Amino acid sequence: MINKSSPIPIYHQLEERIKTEIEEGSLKSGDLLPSEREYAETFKISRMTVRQAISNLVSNGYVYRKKGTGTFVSQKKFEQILPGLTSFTEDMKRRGMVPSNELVEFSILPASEEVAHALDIKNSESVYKIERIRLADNFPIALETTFVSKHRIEGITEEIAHTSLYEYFESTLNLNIDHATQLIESSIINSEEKKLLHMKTGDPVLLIQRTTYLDDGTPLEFVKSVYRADRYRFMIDMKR
Ligand code: 16G
Repeated sequence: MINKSSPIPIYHQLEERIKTEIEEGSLKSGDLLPSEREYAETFKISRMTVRQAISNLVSNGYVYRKKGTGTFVSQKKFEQILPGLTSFTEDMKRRGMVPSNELVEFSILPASEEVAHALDIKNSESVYKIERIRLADNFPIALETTFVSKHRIEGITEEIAHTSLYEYFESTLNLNIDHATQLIESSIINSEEKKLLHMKTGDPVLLIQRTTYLDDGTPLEFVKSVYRADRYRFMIDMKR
């Protein structure tokens, strides 16, 4: 219910109410939301207030507007539970989805200063650069650029890059992936990346940098990812 005497702004109460309906499933992805007028009449609040609540839900990716038709509930966000050190392939399979990759670039080139530093190798030592669009059920979720030292890891091919790198490291090379550090920050999609991820100028993304280490402490990969913020969220499990 909307409580007009509460110190919590009315638009925020409505926003939370709609969010709960989405999370609990009474509003499902693809459902048309009641119109601004209907919400305003049901809760005896102004249309401006309803508009503010809906705009916030749009910015947070819960709903989207379709010109001339109305506002619809978005697809559910994928949730990656941290600190499970999982691969994209594992994440998507666990959700019952089919992962796939489109290879944007596969090359061997001299490491930049940033990459050399992350992988703890000399500047301009050779690295694999693997840039992939990562899809779930054919829908693009992320653009991921992986750097691996050529000297340390032999044999990565375009064919392997089309599947799971972690599976290749673990099952074929018998390496023990141990831990990773990950940096997550929010940003806006840039003009080169927006086409690859089917996004529009100004859409929000999560930029993620992961350095993954083997059990002997050697850096295995340095990965820069751009995740669609409307489709992905991270949950951090914390223990004190
Ligand atoms: C995830 C990892 C990435 C890793 C990839 C391996 C994040 C933010 N990044 O996308 O570091 O290289 O999985 O996936 O989770 P693959 O085994 O399917 O190639």
